[in-house]
Amino acid sequence: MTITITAFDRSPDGGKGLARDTRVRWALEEVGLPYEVRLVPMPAMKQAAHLALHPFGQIPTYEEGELTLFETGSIVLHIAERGPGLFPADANARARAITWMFAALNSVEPPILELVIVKFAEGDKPWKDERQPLVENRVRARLTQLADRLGDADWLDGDFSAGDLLMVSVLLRARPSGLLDEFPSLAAYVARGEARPAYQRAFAAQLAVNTRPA
Ligand code: GTB
Repeated sequence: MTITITAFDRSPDGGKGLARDTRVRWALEEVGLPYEVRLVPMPAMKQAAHLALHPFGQIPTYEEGELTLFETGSIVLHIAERGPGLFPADANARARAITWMFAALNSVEPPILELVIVKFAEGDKPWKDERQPLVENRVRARLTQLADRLGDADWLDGDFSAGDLLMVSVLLRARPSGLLDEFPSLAAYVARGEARPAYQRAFAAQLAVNTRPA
């Protein structure tokens, strides 16, 4: 059954891998599932055909036969269940990997997204200069806790898992702010994720899309 995901026709990041199709591509590469990509221009994301796949008019989506999924957490979980490499065999270890997936999306990504919002969406607001350091300190607090837990381990809980895949993906969004580099162990953790051949293939694929001639 063909797997088709959607991605930005042109990502606003120009191919730095920060749009969320990269994490789905990465998961598919880790488990070795081939996939196709349908590129969606911005206006089409809010039209009926795409809204039927994604109620919020966003990318990525995932189609496989009669199954349609949205939300990267759900998509990566589904992929991790489809092939080897992203979930451990032991049931308790698998439950912990899922816990790290939720932690990435529910506890680490939200403060990092606030950082992006205050810098870009609220960059012209009168409160921006007051709000930015507050938001930055919230990110620092969460990254301090994460670094404490990671310690000098390579991955969050034993072998690389879907929890690490999402955590690395989320942390990548903190890098442009410089905050990730304040935490050398987390920066090294992200670099380990980026060095994985599956990540390299996913990154190269999205880069090719976003640097193709107009
Ligand atoms: N919770 C959802 C999920 O995890 O799947 C969030 C999906 C989402 O935010 N999708 C974004 C989108 O479709 C693209 S990834 N936005 C268009 C819209 O909402 O109208 C977010 C993103 C966008 C741009 C960059 N960038 O340029 O660096 C990075 C990430």
